[in-house]
Amino acid sequence: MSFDARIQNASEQNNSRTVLALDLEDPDPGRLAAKSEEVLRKASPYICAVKINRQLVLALGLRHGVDQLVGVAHDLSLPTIMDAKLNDVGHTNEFMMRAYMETGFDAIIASPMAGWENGLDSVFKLAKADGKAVILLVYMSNPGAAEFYSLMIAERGGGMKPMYELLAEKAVEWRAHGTIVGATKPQIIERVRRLVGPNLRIYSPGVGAQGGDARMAFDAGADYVIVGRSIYNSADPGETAKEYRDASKIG
Ligand code: O7M
Repeated sequence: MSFDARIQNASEQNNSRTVLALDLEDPDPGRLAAKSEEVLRKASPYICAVKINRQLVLALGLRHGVDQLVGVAHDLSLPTIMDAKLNDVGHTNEFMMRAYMETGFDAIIASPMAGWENGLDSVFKLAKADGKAVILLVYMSNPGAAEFYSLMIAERGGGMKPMYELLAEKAVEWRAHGTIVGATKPQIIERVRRLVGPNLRIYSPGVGAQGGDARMAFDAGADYVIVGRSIYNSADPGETAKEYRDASKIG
């Protein structure tokens, strides 16, 4: 089943548009794996996908580590997103993409800054052949994001536009599944929604701990919010995930 179908199914089944960011920390790998699995299981009825970062890959490894969490997510009918922020030349991107796909991930996050030719072309090709999704960074949630994503660039035919608008256009041109736009910038979510049209998905991180508001992100046009610390650091991750779910109910 494609990532698109998987996330839609999970979203409908759990009536949720929350992606859980599983970024827990613990110096002991065994405890880290157990804690991550516990949070995932508790939040699972209230989320539509799980996103795993490189910090977990560094601590646990892909084999006999992160792959087991991916398996647990799949057993719970949840799709998995690898937040690799791929940003290298073609052959190493391809190597990393293959490794993440073999681990069972359904979607990958990449940075469009690598460009297409001998950059992200290999990633999109592999993804397309196997029903995987590519999600591109378009505007990050941290304050420093403005330094580059808002940088005004000259257009070929004259005129100027901010960098993130070009990145949103690239997401459409390259047929990405979706984009990342920080929840801390609802007006930019609105602008990106206008640029990418109704079909490209907008994932919005930065909710809660970073000051973004889920409702504002949805109202501005986001399809999904990505939430980490507010859920896994709460006293009751299941209950907190449920509160996010209820705040973003589809119908
Ligand atoms: O809810 P938090 O702040 O604890 O975590 C947010 C998650 O979203 C965390 O996993 C970050 O890596 C991720 N994220 C951002 O916080 N901001 C961004 O601009 C982009 C991402 C992200 O998911 O990039 C793909």
